Amino acid sequence: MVATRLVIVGGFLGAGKTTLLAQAARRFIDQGFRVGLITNDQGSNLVDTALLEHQGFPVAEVAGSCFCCAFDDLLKAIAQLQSSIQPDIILAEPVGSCTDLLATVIRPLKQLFPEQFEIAPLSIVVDATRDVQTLSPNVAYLFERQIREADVILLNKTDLIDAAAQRRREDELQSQFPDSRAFIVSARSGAGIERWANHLAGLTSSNEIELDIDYARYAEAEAELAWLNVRGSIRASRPFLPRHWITQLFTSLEETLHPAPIAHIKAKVTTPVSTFKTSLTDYGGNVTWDVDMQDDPTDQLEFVLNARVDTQTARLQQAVSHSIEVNRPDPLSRYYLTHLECFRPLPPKPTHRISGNPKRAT
Ligand SMILES: Nc1nc2c(ncn2[C@@H]2O[C@H](COP(=O)(O)OP(=O)(O)OP(=O)(O)O)[C@@H](O)[C@H]2O)c(=O)[nH]1
Ligand SMILES: [Mg+2]
Repeated sequence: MVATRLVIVGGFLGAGKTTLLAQAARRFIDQGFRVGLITNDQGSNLVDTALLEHQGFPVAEVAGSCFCCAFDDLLKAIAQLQSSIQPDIILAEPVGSCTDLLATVIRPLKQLFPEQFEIAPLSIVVDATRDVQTLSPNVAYLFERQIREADVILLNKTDLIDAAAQRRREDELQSQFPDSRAFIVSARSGAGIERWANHLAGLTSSNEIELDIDYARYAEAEAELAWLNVRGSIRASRPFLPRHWITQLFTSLEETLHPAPIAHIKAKVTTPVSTFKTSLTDYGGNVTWDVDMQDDPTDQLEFVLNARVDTQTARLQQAVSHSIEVNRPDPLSRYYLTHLECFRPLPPKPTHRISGNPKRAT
């Protein structure tokens, strides 16, 4: 049996995991490999899955729980890709609030299926523009624990900072996490992705680090975040610009939610002629765009919106409902919501947890 190579890329919400995996997938496909992707989230109706499918990648989804707590669903997603496209490489993105992946995902896969998988060193994406000080102490703890177990740290979004800031952030990460290898990348431009892929080539995860993690605090951090997924459509009485509509919606969300820390608010918008993704990972109007660049007027669109914000669920739901209502493109337009869920993730209860070497505990 030829082992399937599994590349797991974790990191905090909005760090750029999906963007990076799409870049990597494209490169591996160009090199002649068959590539499948696995997305993961605490909810369903995921922007990431819809976006990657739109980009033409084979995608399987583990929805409703993280890989570690839905280990059997992860196996099913892998099997689904194996039976549909027989991938050489599977790129998997665990939910951005998940950590302890070595003990709960990588080691169990290695022990239970030693022949079936060749698991690459664990890569963790870090958003170079994320100010950890804006996160609550519990969420900042989760953020730090995610990086602590990394074999490889991918300092991402470095196209947004100058060379001196890149070096400073790289040095900080390298001195705080000396056992990890840091790479400066931009998932947006593709810079650094080749170097990272070349570094991983031929390496397997042999990290025996025993991550010192307080599960009660990890659960508190996850539970501080309110999660909302909504799917809907707009029918207007006259054409409107879809980018303007979503920009206004995000502006309204910022105004209504401020100052609750935003982890990631993202939307996939589909009109009869274009599809794009919009993201917001902080206050200040830094909305980012992916995929199609057109903004052709339309009188209808479909949208999926995922919001992860450090606030009460009722407040998040109210903010989203209010923003959709007040941002109708014209007074006669109508909107329809076909799915709406808002919740806090349950405490993590991994299916398996296999300890590593306590000598390397930190
Ligand atoms: N400028 C810039 N933007 C980036 C880069 N990588 C990702 N982004 C943007 O950051 C936003 C979040 O990226 P995603 O790839 O969705 O992040 P993620 O880690 O998958 O987010 P979750 O799945 O919600 O945890 C998107 O708007 C991306 O376009 C980068 O290297 N540079
Ligand atoms: Mg993602």
